[in-house]
Amino acid sequence: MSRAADLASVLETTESLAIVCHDNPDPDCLASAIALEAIALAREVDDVTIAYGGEISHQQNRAFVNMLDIGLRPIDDTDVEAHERIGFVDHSQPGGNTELPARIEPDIVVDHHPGSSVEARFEDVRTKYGATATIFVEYLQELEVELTARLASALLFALHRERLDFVREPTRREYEAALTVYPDAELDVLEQLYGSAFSPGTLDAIGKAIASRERRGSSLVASAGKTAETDALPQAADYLLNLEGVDTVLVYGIVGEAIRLSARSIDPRVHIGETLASGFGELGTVGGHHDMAGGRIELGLFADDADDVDELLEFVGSRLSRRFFDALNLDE
Ligand SMILES: [Mn+2]
Repeated sequence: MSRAADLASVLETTESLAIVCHDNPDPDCLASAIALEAIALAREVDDVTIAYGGEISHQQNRAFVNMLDIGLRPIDDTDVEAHERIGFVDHSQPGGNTELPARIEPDIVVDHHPGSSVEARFEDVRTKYGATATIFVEYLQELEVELTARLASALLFALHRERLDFVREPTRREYEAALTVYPDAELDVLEQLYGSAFSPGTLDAIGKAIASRERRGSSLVASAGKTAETDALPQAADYLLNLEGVDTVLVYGIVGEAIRLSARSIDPRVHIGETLASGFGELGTVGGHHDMAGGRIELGLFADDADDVDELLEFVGSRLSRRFFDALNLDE
C-alpha cells in the first residue's frame, strides 16, 4: 500500500482528529495542517481540530492565518487527548518543539526533519524532502482530494517560504510540488502575504538591532532590545545579513522572561547551530541547523533587575557577544 493510501485507511476509521502544529508554527506547518484537515474531511472524519503552541507573531504568518481563514486553537484551550487520534505535522517528537506534554504520543506523523524516533500508527518522515508541504502535495494528488484555491495558495506560499524564495536547499521535489499547486493558487493572495506590513514593534526591534550592531570581521552581533515580538529577532537577523561583507549574524533581545537568540550564517565553514550550542548550551536551550539557529536563556535571577532594561541588556549583551565571538574563534 502506498503511504497516501495507508494514511487514508487510518483516517477512514477515525471519528475525531486533533492536528498538532509545532510551537510558533510557520507556513510549512500551517499549510500541512490544513492539507491533513482536507484529507481527513474527505475521508469523513467528523471532528477535526487544529491546535498550536507558542505564538504566531511573524506578520506574514499572522496574515496567512487570517487571509486563508485557518481555524486554529491554542493547545492550552484544546483537549487534545479527547480526540480519538492525534496527528503531528512538521515535527515528530513528543515533547520536542511543542507545548504538548511528552506523554502525549501521536497516531499520525508527517514530517521532514531528521531525528525522529517516534513509533506512530502512521508515520511518514522523509528527511530528503525540503518541506512537509511537499509530502502533502503528493498525498492530495494521489488521494484525489480537491485542491481548493485556499489549499493550493497555502501550499504554494509554504513551499516558497520554506525553500524556494531564498534557494534554501530546495530539492527538485519542491519545484515539482509548486508546479502542481500553482494553477489552482491565487497569486494575489501570495502577493498580499509577501506585502504584509511589519508591526510597529517589529520595526522598532529591527531599528534597535541596526543601531546596536557590533561587527568583528564578517560576523556581527546586535541587540533588538526588549520586545514583545519574538519573530522580530529572526527578521532582524535576516535583515542584518544583507550588510555588505557580513555572513554570520547573532541577534539577541529580551522577550518576556527570557533572553532570546536568533542567528544566521551563510558562511559554509560555520555551522551556526553548533556555534550557538558551544557558546550558549550551558546557559539555556539552543539549537538549529548549519544556516539558522535560535535559543532561549531564562533571565532567572537577572529578571529581578529587569526594571532597568537598558542596564540589563548592557550587562548580558557584552557577555553574549564575547561568548559568540569566542565560539566563532574570533579574537578582538
Ligand atoms: Mn518544515
